[in-house]
Amino acid sequence: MKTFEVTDDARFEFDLRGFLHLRGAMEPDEVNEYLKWGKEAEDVDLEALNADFPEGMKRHSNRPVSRIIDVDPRFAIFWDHPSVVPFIQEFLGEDYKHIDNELYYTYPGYGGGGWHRGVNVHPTGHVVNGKFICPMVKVFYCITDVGPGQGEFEVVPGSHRAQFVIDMHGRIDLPGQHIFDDVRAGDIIIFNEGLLHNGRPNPTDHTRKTIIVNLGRADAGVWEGYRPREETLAAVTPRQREILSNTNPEFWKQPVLV
Ligand SMILES: O=C(O)CCC(=O)C(=O)O
Repeated sequence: MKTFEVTDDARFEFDLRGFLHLRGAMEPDEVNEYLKWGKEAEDVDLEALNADFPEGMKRHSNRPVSRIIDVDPRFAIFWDHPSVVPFIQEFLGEDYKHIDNELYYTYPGYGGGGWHRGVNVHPTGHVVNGKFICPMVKVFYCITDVGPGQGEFEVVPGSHRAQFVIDMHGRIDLPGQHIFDDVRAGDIIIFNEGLLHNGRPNPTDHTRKTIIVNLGRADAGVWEGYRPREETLAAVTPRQREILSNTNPEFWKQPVLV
């Protein structure tokens, strides 16, 4: 398993652009294992899974499964994967917490999402006195290749400190955007949720598969319906339990202005 260090270069890049693209961060055997877990989870009974929060059927994407951690606790590896831990601790602090999680497929025919961000912009892009103070950071574990036109993920680098508002309604393309169209299965993307981001339409017959883990600082709450079940917490390692046992109030309280 490849390990990464938080170098001065990485710090500089994450501050400036708001994301890092860790290439080849997962080995092919590892990715194949995760693809298998995904396949096994695809047919879960979503109504039964969401019996404790039926609204999840409408409000969560379930493409194919939101709150994947409650379907298969093996996915807990993604909360403290050795390739990402140094970065997450640098950006969120050592006591980072779980916010939400998805097994996320961008199927053929997907029409594209809408530009959004999970937290507000910050005048310095969430750096104060030389330290990151990001409230929310997302990790995308990419388990399929993604080439041009295949429903790519996209961000606007630097938009975590944007000072002007533009009309984003109905737009697939924004000025200054970065399209992740050279992704290989095994890559990991880490981004500041203050960045504008979106999923592009997928007119191909290729499904983009991502495992998404959303993390916050020690005071972060879970998104609605994402508090893990007791059985899930019992099945994971003590460290994963610590991250997943988020006792802060539900909902991300900060209103997000886009
Ligand atoms: O990967 C994508 O298509 C978009 C995912 C997204 O917008 C999100 O996780 O907030």
